[in-house]
This record gives sequence, structure tokens and C-alpha cells, in this order.
Amino acid sequence: MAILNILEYPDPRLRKRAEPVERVDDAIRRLVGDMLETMYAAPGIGLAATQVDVHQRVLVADVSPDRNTPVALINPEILERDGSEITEEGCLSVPGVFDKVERANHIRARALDLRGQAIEIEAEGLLAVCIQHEIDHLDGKLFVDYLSELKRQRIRKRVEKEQKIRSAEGATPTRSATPVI
Ligand code: GNR
Ligand code: NI
Repeated sequence: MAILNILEYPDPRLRKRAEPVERVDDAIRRLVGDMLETMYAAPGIGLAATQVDVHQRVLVADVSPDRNTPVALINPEILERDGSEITEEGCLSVPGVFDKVERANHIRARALDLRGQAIEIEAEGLLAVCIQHEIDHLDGKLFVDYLSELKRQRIRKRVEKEQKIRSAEGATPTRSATPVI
């Protein structure tokens, strides 16, 4: 397994729409393993393939307190949304920023599992919020898009400043998801 590099806002690659997975094969299972390792190391409660520069419809999540209940969804589609809830959200691609977002607090979704079998899941609370946040990533959308233009501008400046400081310090880049030959 490997820890993958996470793209950060305002990287334009975070705006790409991910393509459906055609076949759940070993390469997809390896991607899921690497994404889980990356998510646990970060640490985060979810991760979309888009964030590691892989533009295929794959997401992972684990909202359990013991971090031992991984969920992997391939080609996820929301079938039903119910209720609403405001959650203080954060995103590994927008480090250091937390703000309130309103989303459905109960969803029913369809996806493929790691064997390529169609499954349906029901989720509520934080898992429901997380799945919606991750599906947004697969559609090129970020939680900051729900905030005001003014807030988004401030966030972009703050994150870019942080990135400059980090690159001046000569941070070591982690391995990219796509091998550089
Ligand atoms: O780690 C994360 N925490 C979180 C908190 C509230 C709502 C959504 C999230 S997802 C985020 C990890 C991430 O960026 N996934 O894309
Ligand atoms: Ni995110």
C-alpha cells in the first residue's frame, strides 16, 4: 500500500468530473487500499479518488470512533435524500478551513462493492454528510463552493500563503498516484 499525495485547493484538477469505473479489478482494489491508507494517515473520515488525482468514481470513508469500519463505494449514486443537518465541515484538500454546510442527514445510495457487486446502503448523520461531500468531489465540487464568494476568496489566499511557506521550507512531496516515468 502507499500514501498518496492529496491535491489542494485551488488546484484545477480538483474541478475534474470523475468517470465511472468500468470494471472492478485488482487495480481498483489497490487504489481503494491506497486511498484508505492515505485517509487514515491524514487523518480524515473520507477521501475521494479525485483528491489523489485519479479521476474515477471511487470513494472511501470511515466515521467510526475506532477507525475500524472502512466503507468503499464505486460508482456511488444517491437514490434518496431526507431531512437536513448543518455540519461543521473540513476537507483534506482545503487544509485548516472549517465551516458550516447544510446537507441531507439521511441518504440511500447505490454503488458497487470491491467485488463489483451492486449494493445499496442507507446512511445518516456524519456518514451521510461524508458520502455527499465525497460524491461532490467526484463531480468537481468542494465544500467551500457552498460558502460566500468573499469567504472563498479569503480561504484561497490563506491556503495559497500556507502552500508558499511550505514550498519555501522544502517539504518532501509524497508519491503521486500516477507513476512518473
Ligand atoms: O476528514 C474529513 N472530515 C469531514 C468533516 C465533516 C464533513 C466532511 C468531512 S470529509 C473530510 C475528509 C475529506 O476531505 N474528504 O473529502
Ligand atoms: Ni474533502
